[in-house]
Parts: sequence; C-alpha cells; structure tokens
Amino acid sequence: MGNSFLDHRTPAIQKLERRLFLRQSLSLGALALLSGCELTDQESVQKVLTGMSGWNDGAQAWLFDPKRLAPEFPESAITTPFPFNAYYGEDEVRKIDGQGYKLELAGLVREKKPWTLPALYALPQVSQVTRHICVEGWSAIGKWGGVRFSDFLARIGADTTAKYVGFKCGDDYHTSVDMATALHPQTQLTLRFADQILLPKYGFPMKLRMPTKLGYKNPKHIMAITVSNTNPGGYWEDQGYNWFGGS
Ligand SMILES: Nc1nc2c(c(=O)[nH]1)N[C@H]1C(S)=C(S)[C@@H](COP(=O)(O)O)O[C@H]1N2
Ligand SMILES: [Mo]
Repeated sequence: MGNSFLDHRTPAIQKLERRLFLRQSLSLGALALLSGCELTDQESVQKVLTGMSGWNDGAQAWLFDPKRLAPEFPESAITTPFPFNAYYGEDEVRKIDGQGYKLELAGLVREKKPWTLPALYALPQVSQVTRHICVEGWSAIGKWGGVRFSDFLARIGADTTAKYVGFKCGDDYHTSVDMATALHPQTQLTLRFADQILLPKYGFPMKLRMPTKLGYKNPKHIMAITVSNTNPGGYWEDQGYNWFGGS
C-alpha cells in the first residue's frame, strides 16, 4: 500500500505537507511517489526536501537569465503602507547608529576599506519601483533607491568570478546570493525607501534589494559583505528555505 503513510501523519508532517503544497504545488503523496520513499517521519521528509531543494538551486541557477529584468511599475502602483516583516515583531526593530556606521568588506575583495554612510550616499544613485514577494503569502510594490550593486562590486575590486556574496546583518540575520544575481542590473545596495533615508523597520542604514529574489533573500541592516567560494547559507535557508530563492 503506497499511501499508507497518509494515515499516520504527525502535526509536524502535516505542517510540512502544507508548506510543500503552498510553495511547490506538490502534495506529500506526490513527493513520496517521486522519491520512492515511505515518508512517515519528519526526518525522512526533511531529507527528501533538502535533496530536492539542492537540485532546485542548480536548476534555478541554470534557468536564471542574468539580463532578464523583473517588472517595474509606475509610482501610482506603490503599496502604502508598505508591510514590515522580520523574524521578530516590529517593536523589536534594531536601531542601528548611522553616525558610527561602517560597512565592513571581507573575502575576495581588493579594497577592504570600510564604508561610511556619507561615502555611500555620495556614489551615483539609481531607483526602482518593483514588487517584493514574501513566501509567507504577501507581496507589495515599493520604491527603493541606492547604488547599483554591480557598480559597487566593481568599485571595491570584488572577484566577480567567485560564487557567492554573503551578508551579515545588525539583527543577527544573514543570507547570501549567487554571483550572477549579485551582478544583475536590478540588484541594488539600497539606502532609500520611497525617496526617504531607509526607516529602521525597512533596514536602515542599508539593505540589498533584488526584485529577482524572494523577500527572505533581501537582507536589511547590512553590516558586512563577504565575497567567497564557500556558500555562507542564511537564517531561513539553513532551516530549509530554498537557497536560490528566485521570485
Ligand atoms: N536583517 C533582516 N533582513 C530581512 C529579514 C529579517 O528578519 N532581518 N526578513 C526578510 C523577510 S522574510 C522579508 S519578507 C523582508 C521584509 O522586508 P520589509 O520589512 O521591508 O517589508 O526582509 C527580509 N530581510
Ligand atoms: Mo519574507
């Protein structure tokens, strides 16, 4: 009986099944058939999921077109108020001190001199009105302004043949992206939201905005950037969210 496991699903497995269905339009039954495994405990489900997710990263990286642009919108389409989200509540938003702020650079980068905010504000600025998509089931259109990230990487002499760019945040969050996405023309080192200096809740003093990636890949409160050939993972990614996280 291939489907006998359906009769003894634990609440944890039911939760995983719901997540599978929402995120990948796949039922646990279909996953069991695909994997040829009896998915009766959370560990075996998680193993198959992690395996799929790794495969998915490769497929997404291969499918990613470094020149294809995410849709941009007129300013009239901007969502107000723009939602706040983090792994904690809005009352716990970190207030980073802008005066003493210095962006740290590490790894495969020639110029490791830390950057102050005035120095970043003085760089050529671009803006975009794009849609942010969160896996929790909401999306919203916002306007972000800042420095084109590929320009910044060129300026600091980053080794753009390296595989990963990692981000450490002021709230202990971290994430990382593939170099192709880091170099994408819409990937932005963001200093402004809706033409204002970023509010603390939106990631002051700086975030990375990528309309080609899901919300959790867009780090707020960036304190340090590392270029490397070892995958730095991420806060949600290490808990099973797909690492590539394309939107
Ligand atoms: N530093 C940090 N960055 C983060 C998060 C976080 O908890 N901490 N949450 C991520 C998630 S899941 C989402 S949806 C967006 C929310 O960004 P917003 O508050 O500007 O809407 O931030 C992302 N970046
Ligand atoms: Mo999110």
